[in-house]
Amino acid sequence: MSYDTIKVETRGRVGLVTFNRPKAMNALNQQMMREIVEALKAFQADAKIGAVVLTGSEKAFAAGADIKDMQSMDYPAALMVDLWGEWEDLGNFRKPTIAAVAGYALGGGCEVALMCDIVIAADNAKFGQPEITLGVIPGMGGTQRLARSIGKAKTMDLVLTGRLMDVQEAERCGLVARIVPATDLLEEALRTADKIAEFSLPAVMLAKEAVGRAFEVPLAEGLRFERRVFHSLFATEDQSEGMEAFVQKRSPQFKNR
Ligand code: CO8
Repeated sequence: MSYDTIKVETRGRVGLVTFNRPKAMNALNQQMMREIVEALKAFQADAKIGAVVLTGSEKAFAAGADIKDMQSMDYPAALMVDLWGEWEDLGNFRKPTIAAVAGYALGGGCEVALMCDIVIAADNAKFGQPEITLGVIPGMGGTQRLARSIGKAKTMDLVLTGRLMDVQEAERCGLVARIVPATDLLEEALRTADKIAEFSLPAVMLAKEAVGRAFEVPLAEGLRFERRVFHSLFATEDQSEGMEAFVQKRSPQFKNR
């Protein structure tokens, strides 16, 4: 499969998607959205892939949705194409995703990072939701996922002022899991994805789904879901193997990975 706006590779059991519109700071146009979704679907279907890393360039993870693409759009057109709705396929992707963010992650770029499971950021990363400066609001989770992720106070501050936050602030408020030197970013993200891909894939996918539930349902419902999923994993060979390996003081050899 060949793509114009992204590069797609596999590194062992890890899928790597690199945004590749350098002249536009990796602004996310509709073609790019579709190519990313297509690449993810292929990784979802590939049993040899256990986790996916999404990354950009040293300057920009992605500087938002492509403003030039949207500039002449009117309301019926945005409504009819359900503008940016296909990004939900990233939110619904079932294998773990890591956003490796260097430089700008603004608007849709910040929202794409938010749709990933772990954000690892370079020391030059900057995050923000500047849509208000364009006369619009975030359109793919900036008011919803960001509020659930970093709380109302910071989200209101970012969304209403359009200001950018540096990586230290992003880590303090819980958007970023780890900060690394820019030169180590991809290696750290791939190492982390590789570690996840070594585990039992059913357990990993269900762990991701269970954490996701915490953002969608009341606590009692989420706890019940977690407990039922926990019980269900006792039906897998990998549970027997994982626990037997612990008792026998050896490394587990998971079959479903
Ligand atoms: N769209 C289109 N082109 C862009 C974008 C963008 N978002 N960002 C940068 N570019 C282009 C510039 O137009 C410029 O192109 P050209 O050389 O042809 O003029 C090139 O990239 C380089 O940009 P700059 O010269 O501006 O570079 P600077 O280093 O001076 O500034 C910034 C970098 C700060 C990133 C600046 O480019 C900027 O502010 N960009 C716009 C940021 C923004 O407002 N983003 C929000 C966009 S709206 C949005 O994301 C809505 C989300 C909806 C859901 C999306 C789902 C994923």
